[in-house]
Amino acid sequence: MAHRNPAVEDEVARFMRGLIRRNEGETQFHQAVHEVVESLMPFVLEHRPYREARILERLTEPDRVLIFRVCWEDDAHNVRINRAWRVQFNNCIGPYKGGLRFHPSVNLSILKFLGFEQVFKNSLTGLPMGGGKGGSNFNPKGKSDREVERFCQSLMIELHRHIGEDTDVPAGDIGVGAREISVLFGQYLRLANRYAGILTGKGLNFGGSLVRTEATGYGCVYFCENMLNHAGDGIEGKSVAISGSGNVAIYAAQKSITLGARVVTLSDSSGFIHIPGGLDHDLLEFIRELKEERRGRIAEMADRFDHVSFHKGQRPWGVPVDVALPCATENEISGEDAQTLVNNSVRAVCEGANMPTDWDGMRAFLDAGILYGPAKAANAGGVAVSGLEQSQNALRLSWSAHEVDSRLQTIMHDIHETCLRHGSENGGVNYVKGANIGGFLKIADAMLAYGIV
Ligand code: NDP
Ligand code: 2IT
Repeated sequence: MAHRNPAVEDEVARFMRGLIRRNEGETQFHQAVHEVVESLMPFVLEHRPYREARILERLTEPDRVLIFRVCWEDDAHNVRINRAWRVQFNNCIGPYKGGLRFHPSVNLSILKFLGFEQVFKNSLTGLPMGGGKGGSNFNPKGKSDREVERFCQSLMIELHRHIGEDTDVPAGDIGVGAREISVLFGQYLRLANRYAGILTGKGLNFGGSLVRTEATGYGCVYFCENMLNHAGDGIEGKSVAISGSGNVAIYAAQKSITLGARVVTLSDSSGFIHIPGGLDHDLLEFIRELKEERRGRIAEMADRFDHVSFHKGQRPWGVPVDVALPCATENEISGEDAQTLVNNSVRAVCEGANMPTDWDGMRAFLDAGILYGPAKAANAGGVAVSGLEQSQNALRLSWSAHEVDSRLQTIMHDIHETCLRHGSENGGVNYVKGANIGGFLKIADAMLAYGIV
């Protein structure tokens, strides 16, 4: 990663000073851009057309940001007010595409980092999708189904003006799953009086795609298997630590178990559970039902099962494992956590969540030379199957689970190949560099072709 070329380092520092000045206080956005610019700067300096057209400067400025008020009434008839955003980051290779996140921590910086990452991720899939992201500081935890419904309906009253199957197609992310997508879609139908695939992750009987629910977790494990295979190894028999217990974590665990790995941890925002003998499919189904349907806490697992221990307020990275799959949220692996994983001889880290590894953590993984699959490559399976859902909607037909899953496997394999093509160095693979350059090229060439826009 560290190129140790003073001219390049100066350019990166100069670029970041300008970006920080223009986007004051947006620390997550700064972090996401810094990682990309570190990879791209040597390449851009060598390729004059990109430099002269100031592609990096243009790529780091969103096309537009929508900010709006969402008013709704809670069950006790209090008027509640939240803020919502849609960051339409870049549509030069396709309609804006990216999830909606509902979490109290949501702010412009987080959505700009997610939207920026999405631009590269979507390009890597090879499908015609631009990048965007949205969401709200609404906290679904502790809200009744009716309150969530009223909030979603109110949000869609404004959002429906800005989305469309050829304009911008949102989907789920943290706090936005099948329940929220269904209500948002139902409200769009009422407002627009037209059926169109304007959201993905829809229910199977109203335009959703088979395997979309599983796609991010499955895709992450497929990518991990690709990295291990390339290194002459495989996931079978490996011990795996997973963080999170939401959509991505559950299906990463399911696919890991199916491929013969031993999944020894899962977590939520209160702590992690340790299952030294490994999860089986029945226990995993119990956890899915606990988190997704009963909206409970993972701590309950230790009360109910003797072989499960709960570690309050801790993250799972101290458990010695062969493979780590962070699938909860950003910056959940610090430099210290990463060093612990490396000291415990972790073989591969593959990111199901977006930017789960902080700057020091990323450096620790790259310096140690372990197999490190960054989010924009490793978790692209979710948006890839969203893209396949859009295709099925446009064709007005549905593909079988086998058809979608095999397309997903091919896409993850192709992303891995792209990373090899652009990231091979010193006898190894720098997947961060490979993903950043591989994602960049298609967008940069489109922007060059369009002129100064
Ligand atoms: P869910 O809402 O289904 O699950 C989120 C999980 O992460 C929960 O276990 C939650 O715990 C935990 N979590 C959330 N915030 C924090 C926090 N601040 N600290 C610790 N734990 C936290 O979301 P998803 O599974 O959909 O998303 C997980 C990650 O994957 C995110 O980074 C998302 O951006 C990314 N991603 C999602 C895709 C998708 O298709 N859904 C596609 C690609 C990436 P608790 O229950 O306590 O809140
Ligand atoms: O981060 C992501 O890629 C997602 N939340 C999925 C986006 C999508 O449009 O399916």
